[in-house]
Amino acid sequence: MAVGTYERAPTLERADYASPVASELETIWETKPGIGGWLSTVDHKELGIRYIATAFAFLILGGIEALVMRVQLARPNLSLLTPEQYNQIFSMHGITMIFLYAQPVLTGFSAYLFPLLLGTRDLAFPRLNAFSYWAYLAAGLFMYASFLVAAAPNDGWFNYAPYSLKTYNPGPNMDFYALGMILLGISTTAGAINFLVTVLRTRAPGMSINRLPILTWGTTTTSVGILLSMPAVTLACFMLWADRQFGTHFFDATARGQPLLWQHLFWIFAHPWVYIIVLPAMGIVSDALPIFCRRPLVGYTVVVLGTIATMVMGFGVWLHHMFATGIPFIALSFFSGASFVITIPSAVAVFAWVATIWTGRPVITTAFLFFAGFISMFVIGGVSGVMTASVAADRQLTDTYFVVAHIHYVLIGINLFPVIGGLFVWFPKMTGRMLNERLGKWSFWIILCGFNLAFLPMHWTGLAGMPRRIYTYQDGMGWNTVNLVTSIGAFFLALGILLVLINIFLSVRNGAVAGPNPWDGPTLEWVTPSPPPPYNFAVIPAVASRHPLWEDRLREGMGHSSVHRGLVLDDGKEMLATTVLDAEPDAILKMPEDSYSPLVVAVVMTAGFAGLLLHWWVFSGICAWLMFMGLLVWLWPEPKLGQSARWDR
Ligand code: HEM
Ligand SMILES: [Cu+2]
Repeated sequence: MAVGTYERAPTLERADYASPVASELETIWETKPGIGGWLSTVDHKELGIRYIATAFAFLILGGIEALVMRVQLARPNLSLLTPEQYNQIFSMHGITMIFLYAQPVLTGFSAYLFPLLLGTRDLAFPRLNAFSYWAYLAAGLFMYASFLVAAAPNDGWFNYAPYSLKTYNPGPNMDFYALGMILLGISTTAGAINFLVTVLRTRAPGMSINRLPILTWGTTTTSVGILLSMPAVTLACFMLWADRQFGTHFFDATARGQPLLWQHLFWIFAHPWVYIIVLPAMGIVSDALPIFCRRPLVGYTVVVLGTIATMVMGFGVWLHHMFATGIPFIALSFFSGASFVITIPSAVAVFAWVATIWTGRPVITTAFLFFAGFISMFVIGGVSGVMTASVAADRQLTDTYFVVAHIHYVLIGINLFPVIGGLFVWFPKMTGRMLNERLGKWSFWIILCGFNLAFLPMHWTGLAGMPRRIYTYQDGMGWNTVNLVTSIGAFFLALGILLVLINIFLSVRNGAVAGPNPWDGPTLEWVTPSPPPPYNFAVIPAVASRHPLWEDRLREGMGHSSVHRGLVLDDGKEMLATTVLDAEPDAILKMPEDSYSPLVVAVVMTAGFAGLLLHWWVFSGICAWLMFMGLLVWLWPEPKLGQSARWDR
């Protein structure tokens, strides 16, 4: 649809960030200063940064738990922790890292970057975004509150039945897990819907789907994955809670329930989840690595198709977590085969990154180092993964430290490395200041060495037969030296991460001033000042290629994007809706103002869950009613929404 067929056609103008239009937009979009603004803001940049900061806070908590474990395991027969305390700590470490750090940190990057990458002014549902954030924070605090009553979840991050049932686990530990996971799932689901609609409907004109940055492909793909996988774990947690509170017998073998049913429901969710927490991170690399190789990514199309293929196949391999459970042979063969096949698209992506470096002119920045480190660690983690895809090998390796080594190569290698690299790339955009490169390179080498020192020997610990999840071990098993080395490496790794945090604190105030495009990046976020103004773009850019800012040198399809001349949408808080495939202008969206309702709804919802935990049924009922009221206020039609368009232009 051409612009002219709007009911109200916005004007096409040239405007920069010093123009009168810009200052008008500033007053329309800015958040009130002070605590009120802080609690009610719906600005995706503010919320994205908050998401990342909160995820890093959880990374620190999970890291402290890890170090406590490593002190306990440094020598045989230590008794810093009781067995029960160890169980709670390793469980909360896994839960924290997987659910409260690894996925939310990527949500943070996406919440911050989506509108900037897509050339728009906010996510499609800004209030839902605020709600997702508050619900995530609340779910994290909910689960951590379990430590206050010394009853944290103690059955590992995957929480197998029957140990999770009331008979064996009478305290509230498992209820914290089950209810906390449902709460967190609500936040994640809301986030996924938001990203999907944003990417489908609010891209800059001309950004057809073959021009999307790969990070947006990663998050879009995983958002679909979240919508399809989350119900399984929510259901499983609800059934577990019902078994524990109301005497149902879903997982209770003594009453003809099926403990294995938990494993199926959990892994149908959790194997896709491991792709959910890596595909957007791989997207970060696919988008940012080429900046430092001074050339476009090699094989855009295969990398995108690989991302989607991985997610699809990710739903067909869950049984490889259950090879040792006595499942029929035919199923074992199928899932083993599928687990081998799923490595192919990832391997293709690895070749694409290597080719990009190979044929580019790499600039060795800290970010580049983290991305290169990511590729190498990914290969190691991938190889140990393929090994466990073989049923025979897995029977030997399952539940040993070999698996612990594998998950850390995958999770630290594919999540933490790209995240820190991405932080170095976009911190200047977020704050207007550069991170210190010298300190950054030091932190990279310390993290790389510490990480390998900690986790490479764990493969041997596992081959030597040390089971995972044991709070101590006897002398003379041949495990002493490797464990000591691992513990020392863990502290080096922690030191490296600490240096990154110090870098952040120092650079926020004193870093070199970044300017709009410090790395000479090709995508739309680099058009805006750093940090971007509340409205992101003075005019909505029109995109004609994958690399709008590199067109002069690439002559990509002879495209001519227009970033300083575009549609002016300044009649209130407005965004442009575009069509799904070709991103042609379609409608003008009236965006909501800041609001306390998302916060209020998240808080009463969490209070309601706390009521369920404590069996305060009436209280929970009241909270549900308050939540409904909060939703009414949230959704109450504002006169400004949809009704104030001026038709006279
Ligand atoms: C300083 C860095 C880290 C150290 C020293 C560390 C150490 C450990 C150790 C020793 C265990 C095994 C506990 C046991 O089986 O007895 C473990 C388990 C685990 N770690 Fe880490 N870890 C670190 C970072 C991470 C990160 C960044 C992630 C994910 C993003 C992660 C995810 C996990 C998971 C999922 C488990 C399994 C928990 C379970 O068995 O239920 N770890 N970690
Ligand atoms: Cu898996």
